[in-house]
Amino acid sequence: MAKMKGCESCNDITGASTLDLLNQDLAKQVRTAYDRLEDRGMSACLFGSGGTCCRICNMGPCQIIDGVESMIGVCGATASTVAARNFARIVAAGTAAHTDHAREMVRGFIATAKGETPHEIKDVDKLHRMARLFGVETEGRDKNEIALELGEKALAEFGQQEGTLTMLKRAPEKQQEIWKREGVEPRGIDREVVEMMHRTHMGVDQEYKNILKQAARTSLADGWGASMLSTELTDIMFGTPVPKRAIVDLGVLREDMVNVTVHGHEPLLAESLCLAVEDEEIRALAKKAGAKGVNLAGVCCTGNEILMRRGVPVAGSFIQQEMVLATGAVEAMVVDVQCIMQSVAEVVKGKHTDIITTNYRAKIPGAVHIQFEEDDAYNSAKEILKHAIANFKKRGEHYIPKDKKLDVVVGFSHETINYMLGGRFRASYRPLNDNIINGRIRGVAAIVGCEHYKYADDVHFTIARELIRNNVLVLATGCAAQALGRRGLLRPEAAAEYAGEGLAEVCETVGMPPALHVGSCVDNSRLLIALTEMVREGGLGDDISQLPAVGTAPLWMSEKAVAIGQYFVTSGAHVIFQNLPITGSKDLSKFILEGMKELYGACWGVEEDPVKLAQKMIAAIDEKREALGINKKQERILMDMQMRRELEGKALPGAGCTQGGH
Ligand code: SF4
Ligand code: MSK
Repeated sequence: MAKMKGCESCNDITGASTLDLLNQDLAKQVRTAYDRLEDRGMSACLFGSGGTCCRICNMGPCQIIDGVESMIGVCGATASTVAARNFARIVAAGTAAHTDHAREMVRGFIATAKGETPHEIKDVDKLHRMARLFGVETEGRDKNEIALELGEKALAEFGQQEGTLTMLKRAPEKQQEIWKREGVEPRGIDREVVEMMHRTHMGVDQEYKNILKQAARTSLADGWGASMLSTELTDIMFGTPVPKRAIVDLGVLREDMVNVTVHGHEPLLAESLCLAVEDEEIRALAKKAGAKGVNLAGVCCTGNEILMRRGVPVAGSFIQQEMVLATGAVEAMVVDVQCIMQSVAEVVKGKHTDIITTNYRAKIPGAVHIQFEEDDAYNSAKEILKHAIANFKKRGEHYIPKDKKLDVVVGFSHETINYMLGGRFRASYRPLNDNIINGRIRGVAAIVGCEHYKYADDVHFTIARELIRNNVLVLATGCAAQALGRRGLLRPEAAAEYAGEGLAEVCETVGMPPALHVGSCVDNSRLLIALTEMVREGGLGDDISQLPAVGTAPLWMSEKAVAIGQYFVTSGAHVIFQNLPITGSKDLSKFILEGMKELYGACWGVEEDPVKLAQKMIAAIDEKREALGINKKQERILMDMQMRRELEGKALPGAGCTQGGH
């Protein structure tokens, strides 16, 4: 029978909805990742988890033991070389995933500019800002003309061979100097991934620090290249997120509607589905099938994309994908790329649900394949929906956990944070910086990344609660953000319930939650820009490494999370994970956990216990506050009516609006 770690003993919301479902007969036969993990009955291989299993040539595989002469590779490779190569290949794979996603978004952007998709250029201000950055003339030109030239220049960044990526110029000047000094400025996005794979081929780069240098460069090609391009062009095309209310968790599925869940990462498909559900023909077909309409619900990061921009509800995160299907209430799960477990096809066996793959890159045995054609996006989306509607009448035994949905406020792009704290008419990070300097906000912490079946599922919540209690503002992305949403931390009311006095005061005045949902996993690039804006605003040092800011992806599962961690560290932000596959090499561990600081002003950290992890994040923030000379206990200032009115004038625009709710 399916189970979920951490839910038997706690009364949390995730546990409640999942336990409720698992107590139903129809879910009892469903086997989940938890079951498979238990059935495997063996602990992880020490060489694999320590990073010292090498299988990159056919003289191996070689398992290396650090410091044991007889246990180096057949080729003579040492533990540090092998562990560095493996770590670097994880960064390359994660970057490749973001890159291929980003390339599709740029191609979709170009097609939109040419009028070949049902979408349009929505955020013209951002279009102009990006155009200026890329040297595209805007004066007297039509938005589509500008977008086309911008899109083509953006596409060229992938295959560029010389020079440096355009968006590196957005970073603080000192950051750019550090990257230049260390020789890690990416030249072209694809080039860095290819070079990383080449250098980690048998018999090429065999000096761990040099391998890690290219891993740094590759990760920057992700954060300041692929991911940032994807986020910005997606915003221009589909709209930059603004705060909106929505709902999350299994209870967003509807009894009376055709439930279609969208799972994966690229929002081109999901946005097309959002348009197509409103189509007259689709509405009529749904009615004819006996449904009130089509209920779209997100899963994983596709879920985050349409949650942030449209307020479309999220049915589940990575860890819940099998549970969503176990309800028996989903007519189709539409998937594209990344983080889709092969088991989803197994879970729906014997049910009326179809898994519909839509991308030629990603097929699953047992799934139905309907290729999503971006130049015929609307009709592709309609075809997918028609397929789902045809399943509605076949819906058999099912169970949707009642009242198991939570309100959240989402949509905190870096621009929103600007306006939210800076006021409606003057976008600025000044008030955020001032509140950090005066101590109301101790610092900022990013909680990002995946979820993991090996650990209790309240890890994100535990870390966030500890941070918030200590006046640290939390910015969250990816499945971690959804996990915080399910635990109630993405509601403005959570400030009064969980936050320390200073943070609560700021949140309550502005009307924002103490944990801000900033987007999907590619949207971690928004955090880079937010950090850059904080530096630019002044008073907190002149590069990212001086800011009281820190990150974690505690339950990382995907290689993308390591690429993200690496680009944060290389950009000057300290990052702590629960574990990293580097323990098999003392030298590499020392370099990653300490030595990188000398080069980039930040390094990685590792801590398994979530409370201690949060405390280490707070300690890292305090260290920065100390260095900035702002770590003194601030005299508490009681706000008079005039001060309160001034702050209330800057109340969060739109936080009270209800969009996309049921
Ligand atoms: Fe073994 Fe060296 Fe081949 Fe790796 S590259 S499998 S360590 S022989
Ligand atoms: S989906 S990469 S499990 S965040 Fe982006 Fe979630 Fe991690 Fe996939």
